[in-house]
Amino acid sequence: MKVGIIGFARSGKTTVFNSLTGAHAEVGAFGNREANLAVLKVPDERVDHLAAVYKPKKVAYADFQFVDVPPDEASGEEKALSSAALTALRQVEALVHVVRAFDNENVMHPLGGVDPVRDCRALEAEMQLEDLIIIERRLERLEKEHRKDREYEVLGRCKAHIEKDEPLRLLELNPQEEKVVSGFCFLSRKPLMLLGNYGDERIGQDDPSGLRAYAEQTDQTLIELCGAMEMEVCQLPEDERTAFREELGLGEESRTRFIKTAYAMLGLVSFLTTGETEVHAWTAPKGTRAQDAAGIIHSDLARGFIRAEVVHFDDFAAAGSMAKAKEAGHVRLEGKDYIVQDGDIILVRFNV
Ligand SMILES: Nc1nc2c(ncn2[C@@H]2O[C@H](COP(=O)(O)OP(=O)(O)OP(=O)(O)O)[C@@H](O)[C@H]2O)c(=O)[nH]1
Ligand SMILES: [Mg+2]
Repeated sequence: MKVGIIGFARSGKTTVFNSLTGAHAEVGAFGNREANLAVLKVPDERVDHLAAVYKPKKVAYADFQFVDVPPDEASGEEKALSSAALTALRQVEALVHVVRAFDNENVMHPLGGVDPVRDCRALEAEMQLEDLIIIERRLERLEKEHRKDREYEVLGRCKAHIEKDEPLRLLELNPQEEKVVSGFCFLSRKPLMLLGNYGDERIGQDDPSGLRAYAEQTDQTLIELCGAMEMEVCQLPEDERTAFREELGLGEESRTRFIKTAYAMLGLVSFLTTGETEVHAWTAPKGTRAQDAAGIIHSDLARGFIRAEVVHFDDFAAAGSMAKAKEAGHVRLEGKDYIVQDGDIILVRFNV
């Protein structure tokens, strides 16, 4: 799962990026820089268990791949989305908006004072405008070609929706319409999570900035954390972290909170593949069919899909081995339309 970290200049994007991934990207840097890339592995006891049983050559956890794009001077700081960011963000599957809610007189906010709700609205407007530009360009083209087809109709609805000041993620589309729209990679259609970056003094306090109320009113997911503190703690040796967190009243680690929130919000499940060569956890949206899950592993597996052998991890663990799980009748043969469940261990039978 690829996640883009967005937000206004100096909102703490890189600080949050470091605290989620354990990376050491430079914070408070200036000038044109490269994007930061790092991976957050999703801890999974099921993977650990399978690895202990199979002793495979390779163990792979499900992961979130983060990209944190710095502002570029050419695009100007009053915009959160630089042209470099726009390019990088087309490919991501979800967005995290780091909203500045911390006071720090040494760190200038590009829009003036600290105002999280203004920032949310402004970034939302930027995304919608970028989408609108693409839509209008495409509609013009279709009109020139006299193509008043489904694409024309759906894009017309997208346009009307944005003109009502609504992000495309709130537009209901059926699966065929979704297919038409997905190729455009519209930013305002990507799932968006708000991440309030609060100052140390706000730990465990109410939120007078109005960000929490805004998130509730607009039915958006909000993670509240103190980025600077999280980053500091996450760079301590592992055995000291828990004590520090307790002392500071920081609660659950930001990465754990992020993973839980992201799975719930994005409606994700994890399924597993196992064997002597590799134990691997994969993420898929809830409701994914077996054939599409096979495609997440490798496109050949989807193309040549015959059947899937499926056993739930809990049944496997209770039985002790695959042979015993089979004996007990827990290993089922499923067809391409089987809906993959969280914790399913899957072996795809295929032929290409
Ligand atoms: N007090 C306080 N300062 C913070 C916090 N988060 C970030 N900062 C400071 O704000 C400045 C910018 O932080 P970065 O993480 O570099 O922000 P950014 O959004 O990546 O910045 P750009 O990439 O330049 O847009 C740094 O000086 C940080 O130390 C926070 O939670 N509290
Ligand atoms: Mg940065």
